[in-house]
Amino acid sequence: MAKTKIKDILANPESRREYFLPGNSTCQGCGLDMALRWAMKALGQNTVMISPASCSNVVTGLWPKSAPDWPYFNMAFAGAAAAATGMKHGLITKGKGDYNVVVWAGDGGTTDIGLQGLSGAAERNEDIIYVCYDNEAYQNTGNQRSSSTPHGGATTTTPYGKERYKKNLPMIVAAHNVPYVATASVGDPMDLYDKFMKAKKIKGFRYIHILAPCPPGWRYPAEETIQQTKLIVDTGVFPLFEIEDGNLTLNGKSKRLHDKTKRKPLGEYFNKKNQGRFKVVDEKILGELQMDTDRWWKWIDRFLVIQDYEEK
Ligand SMILES: Cc1ncc(C[n+]2csc(CCOP(=O)(O)OP(=O)(O)O)c2C)c(N)n1
Ligand code: SF4
Ligand SMILES: [Mg+2]
Repeated sequence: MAKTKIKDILANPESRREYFLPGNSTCQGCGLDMALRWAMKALGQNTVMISPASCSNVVTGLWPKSAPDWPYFNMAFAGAAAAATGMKHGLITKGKGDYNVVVWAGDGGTTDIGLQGLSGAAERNEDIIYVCYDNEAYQNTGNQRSSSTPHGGATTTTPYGKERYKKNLPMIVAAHNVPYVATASVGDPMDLYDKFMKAKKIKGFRYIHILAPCPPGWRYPAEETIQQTKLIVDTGVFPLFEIEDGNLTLNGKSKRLHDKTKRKPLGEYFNKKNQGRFKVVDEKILGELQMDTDRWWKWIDRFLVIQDYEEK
């Protein structure tokens, strides 16, 4: 599929339209703001969103204003995937089965608290799109660690750096054999847009995991959000890929990063000058982070191997 270009977005009144209105209360440089803006440009008007407790809940609706220009429901932390399931079936009953029903959840609401509901909906192959915007901690309540916080990352509950490793949610969801799983980053909005355009045309359970940096939580200057996301992709720490019916394709720059020698050194990303939260990262932790990055790529290789095997 040809990649959409910014001039295509500008030429199309549908994608030119802004759904996530200005004046919301996200911090400067917020990744979730960019992710939601671009996702909605692709999803369009016939979309209903369910969002569990998170920054999203708060920034979208500080009374008396409401930033989302589409139906947006706040939901209890653990209940998003179940609520989306009910919403979809209700809409089908009402003759509106063509609506996109989307869960818009943070990493805490996905990798920890909402995982059971997510797994249930994925296993039933519910006709919904589940999105995790990943800012790698519970940012709305002041930066506590989640399962998605990287090893070595300092948060208020891991002041000396997190001991455990980032949970690999895209691969966990892929193990449910759902029709579509993808990763995306706000540093490549056209890739993100195209993935939502593709996802909305697929039936069944779709999962998109978006890297969405948080300047105050990650402790870097607000104007660096795009640079930060590009660096995390260039180092191979966050590979961009799609898994369609079990077939994995690497996207964008990640295609050539399968070759480890083409990646930028990990130390360029994981250092305290780049992000204050990496204040404790030393040579030992950097080695462990390298091992963890290699582990993510081994999962990618496993899918590529399955693909090879099936093609024979
Ligand atoms: C059952 C329950 N526990 C705790 C909270 C408090 N709470 C609200 S938002 C939030 C953080 C959510 O983190 P995440 O899902 O990563 O989204 P983010 O805030 O980072 O965007 C927490 C702990 C809550 N609302 N409900
Ligand atoms: S705390 Fe982080 S995720 Fe929340 S609105 Fe601010 S920048 Fe965005
Ligand atoms: Mg979070």
